[in-house]
Amino acid sequence: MTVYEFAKGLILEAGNNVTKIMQQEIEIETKSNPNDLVTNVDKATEKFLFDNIKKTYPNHAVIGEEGHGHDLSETSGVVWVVDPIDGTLNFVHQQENFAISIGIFKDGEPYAGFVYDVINNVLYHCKAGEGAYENERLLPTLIEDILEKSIIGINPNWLTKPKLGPMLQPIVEDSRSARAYGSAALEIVYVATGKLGAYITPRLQPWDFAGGMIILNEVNGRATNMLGEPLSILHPNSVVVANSSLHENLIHNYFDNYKDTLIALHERFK
Ligand code: 2AM
Ligand code: CA
Repeated sequence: MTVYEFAKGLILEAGNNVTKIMQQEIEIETKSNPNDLVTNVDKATEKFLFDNIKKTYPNHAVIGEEGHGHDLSETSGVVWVVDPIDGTLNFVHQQENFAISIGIFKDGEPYAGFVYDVINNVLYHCKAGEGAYENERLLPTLIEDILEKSIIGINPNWLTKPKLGPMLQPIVEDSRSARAYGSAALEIVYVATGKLGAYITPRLQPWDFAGGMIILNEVNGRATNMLGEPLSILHPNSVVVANSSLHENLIHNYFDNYKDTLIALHERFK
């Protein structure tokens, strides 16, 4: 069995467990602030993924939101970047619009990506170089489109920030319209399927974008930070995800004017 096949089986099993535990009580705790939530399901799912990966592949490294591998400082060998529940607020408040996300890298290069929309039983997946799939359907290469004809994904909370608001408001204004789904992993795969023209956010953790980013690569989408630099799986990043012409437009015509603000923002991520 390849690592890709193993991971595909594992994420489906993890999703199955999530739907089972959800039938019982969801226990909620706060983390860094009252809106930063974690549940027993996040923790149990990360433990399930971590234990099974390590049992099968003791030499693989795992970075997970709920505590694993946060001290990893380099990406040699095989590294799994795991978010047991991406969209925890949605999970708690809506019991939908959340996903399990896994990105696997070999010596820093994308190897396989998975985003599992558990409630709708849709698995977005790819082995790098072999095309991306929505369940069994091969996703076509992205169609280029302009901002004026695109729906973009962006969380409105960012528009209220004094430094970032003025940078982001013109993008929302110039787009056809904006949506906020509350799960970065799902929003990135919505770009990969063409539901969204772009997804933009000033701060994401590697586990939020790793799986989706690898899937997006397969359909010729682009994912970088707002300075146009590659995304690192070792620290937080700003994230711009889009088809390549829209991506270039966003970087050059919207973000370039805020370079100093963005450099200061990224300094804090290191
Ligand atoms: P999570 O649910 O796994 O925490 C919500 O807009 C998206 O941003 C979700 O994917 C969420 O992931 C992520 N997110 C929430 N708070 C964040 C933070 N402080 N830094 C980075 N990403 C965050
Ligand atoms: Ca999470």
